[in-house]
Amino acid sequence: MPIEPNPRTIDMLIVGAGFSGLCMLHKARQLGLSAKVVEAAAGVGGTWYHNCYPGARVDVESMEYSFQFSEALQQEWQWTERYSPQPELLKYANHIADRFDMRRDIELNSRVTGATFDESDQRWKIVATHGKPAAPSGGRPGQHEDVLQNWSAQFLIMACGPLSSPNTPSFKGLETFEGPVLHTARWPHHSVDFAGQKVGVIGTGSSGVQSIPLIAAQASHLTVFQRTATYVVPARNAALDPTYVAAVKADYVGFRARSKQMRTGFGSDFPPRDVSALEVDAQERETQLEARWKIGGFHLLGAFRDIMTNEEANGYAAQFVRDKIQKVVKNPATAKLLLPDQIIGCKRLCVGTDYYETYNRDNVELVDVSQAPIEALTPKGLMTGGRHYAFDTLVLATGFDAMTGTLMKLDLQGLGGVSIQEKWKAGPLNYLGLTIAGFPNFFNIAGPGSTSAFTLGTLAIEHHVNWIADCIQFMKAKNYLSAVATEEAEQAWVAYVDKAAHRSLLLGCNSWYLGANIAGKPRQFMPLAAGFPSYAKRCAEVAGKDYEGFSFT
Ligand code: NA7
Repeated sequence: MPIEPNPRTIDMLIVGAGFSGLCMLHKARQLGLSAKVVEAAAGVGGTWYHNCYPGARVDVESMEYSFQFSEALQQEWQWTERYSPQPELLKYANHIADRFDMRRDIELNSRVTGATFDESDQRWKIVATHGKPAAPSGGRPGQHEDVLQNWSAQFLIMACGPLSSPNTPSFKGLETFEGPVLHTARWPHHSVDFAGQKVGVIGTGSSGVQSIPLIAAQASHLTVFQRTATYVVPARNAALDPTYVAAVKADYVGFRARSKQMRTGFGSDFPPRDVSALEVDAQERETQLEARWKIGGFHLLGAFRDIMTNEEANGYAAQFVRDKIQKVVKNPATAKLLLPDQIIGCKRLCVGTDYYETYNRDNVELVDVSQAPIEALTPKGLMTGGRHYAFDTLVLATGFDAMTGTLMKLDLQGLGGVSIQEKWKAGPLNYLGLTIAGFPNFFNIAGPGSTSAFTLGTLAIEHHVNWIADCIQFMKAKNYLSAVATEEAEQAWVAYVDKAAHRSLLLGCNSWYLGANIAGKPRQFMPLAAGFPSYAKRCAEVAGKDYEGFSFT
């Protein structure tokens, strides 16, 4: 592969042009740093670039799920629906890139493959493979000539997103299937027409829940292969009410400030009730859960303060949803298969539209693969439980190697040549969810150890970006070349994350939070379940104590 003659020398290299990467670039420029974003895809948007499957949309209200770093931006941008669909979110990412003139600092079609911290000059040496479109005379259309790029940067920012490595289970015979295999997290950018097709979908997490009703409406037949029944709450999506939008925009700053006080960083319109589900009688429980069900979305879990901490309280909410499923689904055998039995909210709650109703369609069949797993894919379909199911197209809604998958694929080496694979072999060690001991000047946005997976995504990103920026400013003021977390600080942080998980009911199922969806992945509860306000307070305390837990060169 040809190598670019000269290394490109900058202050900060940002990996990924999703929401995190764009936000970090904006901040880096404000600090006067020379920064570049390197992005493997052909466009900006990250999650919202790749997850363009039918029905993809954010599961948090649009008026919350947006950046607040520019009052002008949040005033001028118009969301159209309560929960924005993927095309609108992608448009928003592109709007940010254009509005803040970011594209000149974004290198698309360029995949970072490795980075090594060079102790001699305290800088990261980063390698990327840039796929340049082939010259018109040579090569087939779409073919790329790869060029190796070398970068030298003082700061390395991982803005790859916690859900960016798609999980494709190693199904026997997958390569023999003759039809298209589409992963929801790598959906083609051209339109996919299921009309007249038999489709098989594996997976009933958020991506399956969002896509299944739309695929069912198009396909001649849909077979859904379900390993774990999912709790789905109604989104109650609708066009945004202009009066509500105007009210939020009249005091966006106040709206944001109120949401920041919530554990999740959103939902101040319907704050969680400070009442235990055990303190009230059955009728009152039903009334409160019903009121939250009517609001839609995650708000159901806020009906009582102990739904995520007390098994009995959780059981009431779980039974409430099971009753709803049984009322909707007409075929009793199908309804039975759809009834989840685990802790509600332990796997991320799915927010959907017409999900259970879809199983009342004549062209939809549900197959349980929990007892008899998928044996093999065949040229024409799939074998499970000794039966063959035929379909023309296979959709994998099988999720992600979450939070660590993308970093673990890199040739990333910190002090003493220690690799990320070695460092994280027993689980993702980290400090503040933002950095790793032994990896100086290295920051991971929305990584393991932060509350990001439980927090409004855009708020988590802005919090991390601002914290990193403050740390860099501190370093500049003190003339420090590098900052690295100490192992003691890291150990204490990981213990704190673990303790927070043990105080909740989140360890009671096989979730991606725990790494339990990936065969062979170490079981470590990765996100911090302490709530955004207390996390932000801890991060601020560390900064206030001159970055306690870091050592500087
Ligand atoms: P999820 O939530 O991880 O869901 C993946 C689904 O795929 C889930 O139902 C899995 O069943 C199923 N799956 C995975 N591997 C297999 C195999 N081998 N056989 C059968 N079924 C399998 O991913 P999503 O993309 O839906 O959502 C990820 C996040 O994106 C979501 O939480 C939101 O934050 C947005 P399982 O439950 O593991 O039994």
